[in-house]
Amino acid sequence: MSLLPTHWTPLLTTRALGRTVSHYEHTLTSTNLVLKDMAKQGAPHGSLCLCECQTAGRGRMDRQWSSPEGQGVWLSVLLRPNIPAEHAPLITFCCALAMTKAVRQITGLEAQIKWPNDLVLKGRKLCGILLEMGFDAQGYYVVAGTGLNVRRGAYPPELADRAISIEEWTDVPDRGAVIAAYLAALEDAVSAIEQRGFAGLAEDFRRECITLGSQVQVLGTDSSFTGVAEDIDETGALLVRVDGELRRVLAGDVSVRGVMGYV
Ligand code: BT5
Repeated sequence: MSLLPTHWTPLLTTRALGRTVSHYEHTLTSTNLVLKDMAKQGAPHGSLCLCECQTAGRGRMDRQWSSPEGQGVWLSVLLRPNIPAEHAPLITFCCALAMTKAVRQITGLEAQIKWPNDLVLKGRKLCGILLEMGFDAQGYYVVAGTGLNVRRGAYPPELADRAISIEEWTDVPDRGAVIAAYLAALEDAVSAIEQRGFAGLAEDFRRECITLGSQVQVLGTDSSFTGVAEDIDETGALLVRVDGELRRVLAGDVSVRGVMGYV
């Protein structure tokens, strides 16, 4: 079944997300890019952009995101959240938690969150999240893009040691059902941080985050180090213990790799 909104809007249980503008095309450059343009033209909170195939799917730091036709859920959501702009990076956690819950609910698979923006399954990457912010007359907005690998062909063979898809472990789910479950969980998570900041998510996030308690390698542009990821603070920064000292690691600055492999 294609991702045409008429196929999945009957499954929606949200108040706002997916209820206004849902822009669907078979092929787009990048759903984040298109939705950012829509935001600049005043698209409302909860607007979506999705497609079967991206020709210029992007990850963080301009890395490429493989998104071939019909193989995944390539989706972006426009949020105009009621939280201070400096807390907007926490939306990445809302997306990660929401997608973990949606995957569990629809497929029964137990994916985990690799801080800050990946979902992993059996130690390999199942989903990546790209958050981008912009400002306009209404205030600031966030475009939250998620790429979820559904079928085996979602990623190229050269990524086979660190990528994975749902189809490798269970039946191919109805992608529309995944979208509806994701949007419902995302709406709840955003409303939790609007009310209580990171505290609204902290318990769920700590439970689902595989990075905590692991030895990690933090790869920055000018320095790299290894330590044990102990906790996440109220701003969403990772707290890494290095030689007895606790270092605060911000998501934007670094890549985090497990010392024993990708996770
Ligand atoms: C991410 O970046 O993980 C964010 C990916 C976000 C993709 C969505 S799709 C809808 C929306 N529109 C967009 O244009 N983007 C968003 P990062 O942490 O930088 O990881 C990128 C790295 O993941 C690449 O350098 C590859 O190594 C790997 N990769 C690329 N495609 C992959 C795939 N389909 N599955 C798993 N890993 C992949």
